[in-house]
Amino acid sequence: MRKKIVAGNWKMHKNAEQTEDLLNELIAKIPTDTDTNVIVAPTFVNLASAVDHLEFTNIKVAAQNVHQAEGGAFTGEISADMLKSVGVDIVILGHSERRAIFHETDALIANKVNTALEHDMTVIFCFGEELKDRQSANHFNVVENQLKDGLFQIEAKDWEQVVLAYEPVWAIGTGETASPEQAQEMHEFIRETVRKTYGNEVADTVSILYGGSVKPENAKEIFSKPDVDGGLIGGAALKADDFVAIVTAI
Ligand code: G2H
Repeated sequence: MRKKIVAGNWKMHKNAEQTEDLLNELIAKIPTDTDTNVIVAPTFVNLASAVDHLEFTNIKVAAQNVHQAEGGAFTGEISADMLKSVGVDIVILGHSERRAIFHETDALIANKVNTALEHDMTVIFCFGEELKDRQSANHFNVVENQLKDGLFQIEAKDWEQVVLAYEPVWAIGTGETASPEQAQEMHEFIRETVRKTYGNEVADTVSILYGGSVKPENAKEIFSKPDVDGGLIGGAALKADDFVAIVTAI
């Protein structure tokens, strides 16, 4: 059985007070008996308070990034040990905004993945093609290379700590969503790519999330596809009612 997961990537939104308000709403509205794993990723400065706030709930907290080094003279950066020390053991890596705006390469992301796994963190590994790749029918190659270059250095045993998040860049924050069929086609390709290198057990147990303009209106149909195990939600994770509607759409 694969885990169903809905994760909210809050990006650079919500100050301390707004974070607390949104968490309170989520605590009140997310069903306590859901078998969906619910994760929220507030900004770094609000992680420790979010962990405290959510201590007795079924909502987990993730970071949006981590530095690859153990520590040192890296002004402005945060280490895996620091995250773990405030109770955060999930991290989003490889998000397209980190790749595009902060120039993170597959090789750098691979280093971050290794560091996070060494610290026994769960990695939500994001990847996905740009519009030009899809227009030139190169999207399967791009996705395969991102997986191989950023993630396939890990050992089979590490996959228990990995969640995949396919996020076509052309669908991120644009209102444009991949059709449920496009999502399924790529998710199936991803699962088969994992299968070729790591075998059936890994391929059949890894959760593959879809991300890119998921909303209450389209979540159910996307989540109904056999290889879609949940979603990584951006804009719609910032409003409690929308996020709860997506959580309950699985
Ligand atoms: C993709 C997604 C969350 P949005 O970045 O990771 O954001 O749902 O706003 O497209």
